[in-house]
Amino acid sequence: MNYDQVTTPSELKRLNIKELGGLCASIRERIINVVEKNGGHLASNLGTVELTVALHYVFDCPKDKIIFDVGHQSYTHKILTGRGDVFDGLRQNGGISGFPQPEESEYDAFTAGHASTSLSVALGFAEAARQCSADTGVVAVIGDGALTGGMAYEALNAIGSEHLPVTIVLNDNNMSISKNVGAMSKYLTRLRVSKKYVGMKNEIKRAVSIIPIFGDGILHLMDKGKKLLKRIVLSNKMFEEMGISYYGPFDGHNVSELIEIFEQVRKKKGPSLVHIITDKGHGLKSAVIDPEHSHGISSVGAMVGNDFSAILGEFLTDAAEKDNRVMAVTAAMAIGTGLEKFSTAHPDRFKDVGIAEEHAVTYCAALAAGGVKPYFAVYSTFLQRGFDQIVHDVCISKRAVTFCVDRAGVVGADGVTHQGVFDLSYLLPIPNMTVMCPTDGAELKAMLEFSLGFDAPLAIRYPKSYKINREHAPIIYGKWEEIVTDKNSHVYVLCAGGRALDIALSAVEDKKLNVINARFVKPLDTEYLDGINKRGNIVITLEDNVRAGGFGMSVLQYLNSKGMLCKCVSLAHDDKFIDNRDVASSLSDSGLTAENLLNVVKSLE
Ligand SMILES: Cc1ncc(C[n+]2csc(CCOP(=O)(O)OP(=O)(O)O)c2C)c(N)n1
Repeated sequence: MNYDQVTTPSELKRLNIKELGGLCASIRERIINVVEKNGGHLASNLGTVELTVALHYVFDCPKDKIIFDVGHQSYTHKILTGRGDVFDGLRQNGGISGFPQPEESEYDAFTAGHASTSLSVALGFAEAARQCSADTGVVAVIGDGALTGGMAYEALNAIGSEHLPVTIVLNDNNMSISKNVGAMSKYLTRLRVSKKYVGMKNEIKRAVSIIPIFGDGILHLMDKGKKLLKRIVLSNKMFEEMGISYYGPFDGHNVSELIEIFEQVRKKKGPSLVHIITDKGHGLKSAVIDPEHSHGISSVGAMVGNDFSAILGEFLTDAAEKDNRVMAVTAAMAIGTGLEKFSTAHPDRFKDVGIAEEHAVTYCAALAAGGVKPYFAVYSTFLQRGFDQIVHDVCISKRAVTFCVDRAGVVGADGVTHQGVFDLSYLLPIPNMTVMCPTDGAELKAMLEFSLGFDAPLAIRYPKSYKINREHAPIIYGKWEEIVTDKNSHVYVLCAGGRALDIALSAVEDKKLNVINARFVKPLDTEYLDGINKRGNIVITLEDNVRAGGFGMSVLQYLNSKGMLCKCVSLAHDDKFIDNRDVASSLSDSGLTAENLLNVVKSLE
């Protein structure tokens, strides 16, 4: 059975159980072929093929809602819901997204990209169905990694008390991107490896296979046997005591068993949690052996630049040798943020807190209060989660936390949920916060050096990569750096970060300009601005951030407060979400190109 013979879930339901094995193999092959070419989430998707086939076999989408947490594991779902033929366009300009998007298909119940939202979404759908008297089945698929996020616990707390028919499928592969962390992870491991429990489950399964069962089959027996099971497996109580029926653990690659379980769970009136065990990367040896580095892979021929994250990792690893105050913190992104080496060199000074950005920020604030020098390395988009904690726990009390804000600016194929274009806007208004943008690796290193002696909240924001290293003037608090000066030019291009500087420097090839590295976005170099605020001057600000609340607005606001004599225009992203397309076209769609810069200057002259 080939994936292209199933274009809707109703076609899937016409297959017999035996045919599903072949279908899974064909889907798996399709995923491997496309992801190896386009890049994307490989191992997570290979681990959820049987699960997704079983869910679509039992539930009736789009009437029923399957909500994928993070959504990075939704490729099989896309293939089964009419997108098998366009799957080649995964993550490409104009192609389908790597995450669920209701605008893309009615089968995608809810937008996702950030972790730990699925349980709140599921409860919302279930309550809406109750309010509207609709017959809507609701399933949330959440990984053990996503179950480290605080939102998931807020939702579990509510789900357990509301008695609505929500099915939670806990896809447990013992991995987040890296090895999963935390007490819940340990608890799941106890459930997984409890031999007595597994033995008992096998007993029950044997009984099921020899005794003809009517009605609820395995689950019925499990319910009946639960008292006994509970005595044996004391730890198996947490979900039950919260009011959520727990079933499992089951083999997440056994499609017929999964179908049987889901058919029974679907009839339940209250909330249930079905715990399944999967192998991340299932079916591809290299991915099973190294699921960490096969979690997300780059496309063939992806632009390779010099990674800022590697500079951060090297710097902090060395700094921690010399300065025993230095600690590095990540929220489940050790590899992406460059901290892998640090984690092995200084295991005692490294903390992976799980997908828990809010916790990470407040934790760092208290580390700083207690005499540690914490560096929280985090993607711009995920730091959005920690806004209140930055205000309340870090900035009010001026805690010396350094935020290494990676993947700032547009991110390319991960698309709309992952764009790092808001951080300047949410960081700049917070009192006591200093914000810096390095233009290359050498400058990031200098900024990090500066940060060691800086005793206040600091954010250093940078995209994934930079082109080349330059010679730089020393870092002086609140001072900018002149990169190109031309006495005959009355145009000043103020650049926040490397991408902005690259644009300005390519424009300089065609026109005389003054190019300034606005390495401190907060505080602004007001002395410099006062110097260029003259009639006849043109000031252009460039940044890879949304315009509202960004660097340009901040410059405009300052000049305005002084009585603006120069002309000033801000080039930045417009007030719209940016979908999955490569970095260069995302920038050019927003007019962040040398050509547009020159046109704007021309229109002002
Ligand atoms: C708020 C947030 N922080 C970080 C991430 C990055 N991220 C994407 S998937 C993932 C791991 C998810 O692990 P799990 O839920 O167990 O799914 P698996 O890939 O193992 O199937 C992480 C940390 C994210 N998507 N959202």
